[in-house]
Amino acid sequence: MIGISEPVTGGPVTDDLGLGIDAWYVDDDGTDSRFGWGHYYQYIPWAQYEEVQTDGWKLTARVRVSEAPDDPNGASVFVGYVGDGALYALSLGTDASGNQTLNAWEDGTGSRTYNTGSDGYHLYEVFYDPNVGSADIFVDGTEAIRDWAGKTYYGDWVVSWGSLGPASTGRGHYSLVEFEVPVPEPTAIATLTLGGLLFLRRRRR
Ligand SMILES: [Ca+2]
Repeated sequence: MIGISEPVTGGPVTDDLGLGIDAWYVDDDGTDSRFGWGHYYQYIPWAQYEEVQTDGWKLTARVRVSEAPDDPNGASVFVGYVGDGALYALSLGTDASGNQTLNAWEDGTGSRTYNTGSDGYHLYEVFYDPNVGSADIFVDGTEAIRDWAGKTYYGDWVVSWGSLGPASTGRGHYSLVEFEVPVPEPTAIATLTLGGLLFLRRRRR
């Protein structure tokens, strides 16, 4: 985890709400405008830069907002991706009734919003299409936001989750965060076959 000041913590959650779901929490109680945030991240390998640009990508996350952020747009409960000059940030929060909300950051409007209509865990899937240069966001299998181009941002190519919000607070439970780069099928089959052959040869020795 990076960022980090004392009031931002992370750790395991077991059998959340008795649902049988295990998760990892990030609790942002920090309000320092410079240091009150912290998130986990994974760099995209250099070798995959071209694949990401030409084949597209999919970001998947299953998240529960467990302590209402003071600012639903503040990214204290956050999942996102940075690549090719853009930040694709999902800022999760709640409305006045506790229903989980999504703010998808973008240039111009600042963000586009979607209300899931309930609390608890929700599944977010972002599909980026390199042919049109934008993504569609599905929430629990329903198209929520389309033609989303994210926010202009030049930085390291990373997938990250946790808190991106220095001044704002909130707590999220993350049961899944996944980033996939579609690979043409013939390549995948060839790799599998090769792996199988190598395994067999080793066993004969
Ligand atoms: Ca904070």
